[in-house]
Amino acid sequence: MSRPRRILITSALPYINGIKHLGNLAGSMLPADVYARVMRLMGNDVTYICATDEHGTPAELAAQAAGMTVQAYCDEQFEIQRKAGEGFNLSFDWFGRSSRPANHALTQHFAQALEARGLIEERTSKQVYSVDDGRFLPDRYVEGTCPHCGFEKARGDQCDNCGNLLDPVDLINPYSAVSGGTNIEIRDTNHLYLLQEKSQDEIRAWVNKKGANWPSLAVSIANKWLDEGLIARSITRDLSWGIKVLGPDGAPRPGYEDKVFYVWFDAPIEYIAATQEWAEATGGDWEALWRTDKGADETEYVQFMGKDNVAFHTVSFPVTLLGSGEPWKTVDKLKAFNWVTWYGGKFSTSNKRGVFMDQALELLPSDYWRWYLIANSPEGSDAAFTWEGFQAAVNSDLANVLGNFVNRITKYAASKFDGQVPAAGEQGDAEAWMTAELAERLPRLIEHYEAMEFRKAAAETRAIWAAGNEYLTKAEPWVKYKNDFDAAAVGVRAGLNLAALFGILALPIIPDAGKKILDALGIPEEHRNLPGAKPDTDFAKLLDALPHGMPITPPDVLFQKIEDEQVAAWTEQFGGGN
Ligand code: B3M
Ligand code: ZN
Repeated sequence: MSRPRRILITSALPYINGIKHLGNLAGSMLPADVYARVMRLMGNDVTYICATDEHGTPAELAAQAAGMTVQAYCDEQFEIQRKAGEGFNLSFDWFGRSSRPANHALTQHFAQALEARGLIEERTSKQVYSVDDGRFLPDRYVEGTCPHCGFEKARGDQCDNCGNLLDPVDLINPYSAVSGGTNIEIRDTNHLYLLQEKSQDEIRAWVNKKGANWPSLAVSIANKWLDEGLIARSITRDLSWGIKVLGPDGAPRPGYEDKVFYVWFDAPIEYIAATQEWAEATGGDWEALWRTDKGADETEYVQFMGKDNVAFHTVSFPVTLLGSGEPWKTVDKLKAFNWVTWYGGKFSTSNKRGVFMDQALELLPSDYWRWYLIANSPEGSDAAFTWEGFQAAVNSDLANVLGNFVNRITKYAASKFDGQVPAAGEQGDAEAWMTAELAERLPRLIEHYEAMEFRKAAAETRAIWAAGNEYLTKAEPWVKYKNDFDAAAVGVRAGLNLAALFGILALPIIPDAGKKILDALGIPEEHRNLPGAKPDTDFAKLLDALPHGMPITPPDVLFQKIEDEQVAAWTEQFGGGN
């Protein structure tokens, strides 16, 4: 027997400034959760870590807009995001916060290790200073006219109109996002710079080696940055909310009393800090996951994220980890996603376009959304959310294909076979056909999951459920019952076994439905694992695995169909195609 694989999974940390929409969910946390569930079902040792990303100007500005202190705002938003994650059945082993002490300590540690190796240097640079506010205005604190396209409300870090990344000092007619003040000066200030160019060769070699296991989207993004040449990047900001810049003695670094680390410096470090918190709380071994001198060489580390986060994970964070000179674990497999669009356009709260996580759960249970978002995962390209597509996926895949199968066979067993797994009869042609389907499809399903191809995995799952319906049409136990009781018994027995298998196959994507099916069939926890991974799987046995005579009950209705009236009402409420 092979040893269970030890797998560390992280999904990009949702930013704290407000609850995430379905597109954000589909591009990181949801697929990571599905992957974590599959890997657990296959008997692996999985740790899935996530957290809120709480520093930076958006948090400060959102708190200000809400009239709250940043701490109180983050406390409130963390709770909202934690609850939404729970509502969507995201099976985090730990959901942390980048503002907690563990991340503060570890971020100091990395900054000092990098400085000791000559990778951090203090430099003087020009920054936007607001005389009215008496402070520097980093990133989004300053707005003005975009030097590229002339858009008048460009933010200091990026223009939302043309997408160009900006330096605040390049804005034309700058004004303060805090006070609107236009009394702006460009002043000199000191910041710490991470000398990424010194790591260029090391990162290139690392990408060449590790990138073999990444999808082409991720490799090409990393190579684009490397081809342009890595440059020094400032890792501190003139802000008060964040991780303070300390000296080796633990006292504030002189000249940095009003500065903190840049959010993108400390956020990825939180992957490790959150794992430390998980270990502290559960007795887990964080070092086996993160320290290659403590066994992490044998850990598979898998990251999930949207494509805009790839450069930070394939270049910047590796500079921090490798640059420290310490034996830190780096990512092995990386899955990057395109965008989920709202009918081809952007999700937007202000324009009433799109559904946010909390709103979605008020409309329908999480399984419905999970299924649609995974079956339409934005993998090869962007994927459009449409109410019509959502309705079709739920009504056809979930209600007609899966729901109908489980309902038909369990009700029939309850009414004609005393609610028990029948014992009589031998498998025949129809069972041989179904066995061949499983022998072909189950290994393929597992391959898709291993390759993190979620659309294909959902399609294969549906195809197996559909094959079950076709099997019942071939076996037709309800017809045979009249004059060939044994043949009817075989059909019902195989059907009930398939229902149990289909419940297991449902668990990764639609965990509530899977559990409902398995509970109704009385499948004990220790038998809820995914078959078909091993080359010697006996697929015929999958049709006759439940003990003969075992009592079963039909589950309650698994899925309600979505009616046209609901689609019309939701289109009205949340926007639609026009
Ligand atoms: N918070 C995602 C974003 O807001 C960002 C991810 C951090 S992962 C370390 O775009
Ligand atoms: Zn622009």
